[in-house]
Amino acid sequence: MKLRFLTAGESHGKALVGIVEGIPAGLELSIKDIQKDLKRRKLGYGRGARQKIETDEVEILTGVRHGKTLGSPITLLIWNKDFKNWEQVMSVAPVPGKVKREVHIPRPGHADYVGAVKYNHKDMRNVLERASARETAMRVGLGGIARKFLSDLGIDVGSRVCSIGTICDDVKQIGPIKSLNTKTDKSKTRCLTKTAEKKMVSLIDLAQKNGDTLGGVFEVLAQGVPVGLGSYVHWDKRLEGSIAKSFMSLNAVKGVEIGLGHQSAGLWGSEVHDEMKLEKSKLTFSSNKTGGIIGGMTSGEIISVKASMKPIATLMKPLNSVDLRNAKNVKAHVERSDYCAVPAAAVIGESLLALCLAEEVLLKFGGDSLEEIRKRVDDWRKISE
Ligand code: EPS
Repeated sequence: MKLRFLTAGESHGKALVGIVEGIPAGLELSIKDIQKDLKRRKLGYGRGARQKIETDEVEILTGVRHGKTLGSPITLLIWNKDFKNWEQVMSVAPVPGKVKREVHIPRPGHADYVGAVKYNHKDMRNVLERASARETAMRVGLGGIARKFLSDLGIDVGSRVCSIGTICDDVKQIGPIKSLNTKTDKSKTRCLTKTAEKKMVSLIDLAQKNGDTLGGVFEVLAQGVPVGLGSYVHWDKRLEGSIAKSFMSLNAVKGVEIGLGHQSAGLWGSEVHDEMKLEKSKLTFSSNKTGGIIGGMTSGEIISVKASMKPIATLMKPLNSVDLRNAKNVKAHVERSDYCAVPAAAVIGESLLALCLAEEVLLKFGGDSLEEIRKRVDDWRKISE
């Protein structure tokens, strides 16, 4: 492993902290590079009240000097503004008297119940505070560093929402990935067509009115990725595996597809595989149904990762559950939450893919400074493309 990172922090605790180790020296890095994705993560139609409280302003504590990375671990910090309303509940030291906002009724589909059994917690707040998707703010912070590294090597990452509930944004051509976010950032639901956006917004309104939630599918794409990242020689070097692991680790994600994905299972081989031909003595693919990865390795085509997100488990019109204090059948616990977080998940997905690809670039090209790596990548491009 060349790039390691850790995140820490509870949803309503003091702060979120992240450390990434393995980013080369000499990368120009400013707060702005990291802040812009954090701002984008907060957006999207269907988000809850928390996003109005938090500004997610990030601080760089270590690893950067005079605007350039040092090659040492980079530490990021995001204070939780909401903590001031949770000081008693989230106090590090024991508090006198009754602790407020304990949770004893698990939400179906949430980590609440199994987490409490596993860690022997009586108060399920001990579970939900860390199981919360608030943690993803820090993954996006760290992903911003990886994105800056990739972008200096000519690799662009972007995302779009493909569907929310039953509403699909059917688009044939996505265009260059460098400009994808300029389009999808303008949409309330991160999709490419106005018709789909309008229908998605109405459906999210309906979910909110019914006290319900909605999931969907998002796509993350990367362009300019050199040929041959990842490998076929051993199972844990196959790129589809590391991408799937990373995306499946995102809260509420239940499925990942690369390229045609599940659809390819029902088609003929002749319909699935990208044909090859020589064009001006350069080998080209006639299509990119493989999603930029063949046999565990990047093909040089656009990488396409789709992930399915289930509807968030906190329902304002709660489902049936059990009060674990007295074993009574009751309605589930209700906690402030989002109605639909698929647009935000797409932004988080960009960070996840950026972190995966940064790791693969480092594995293939090695090097301690950006200059060294850039030269190796350029040389490789000359012989491989
Ligand atoms: C989130 C912060 C959380 C939730 C959401 C994501 O804040 P709060 O719990 O204070 O509303 O809005 O988390 C969940 C949906 C969840 O199930 O945990 C964020 O910053 O993304």
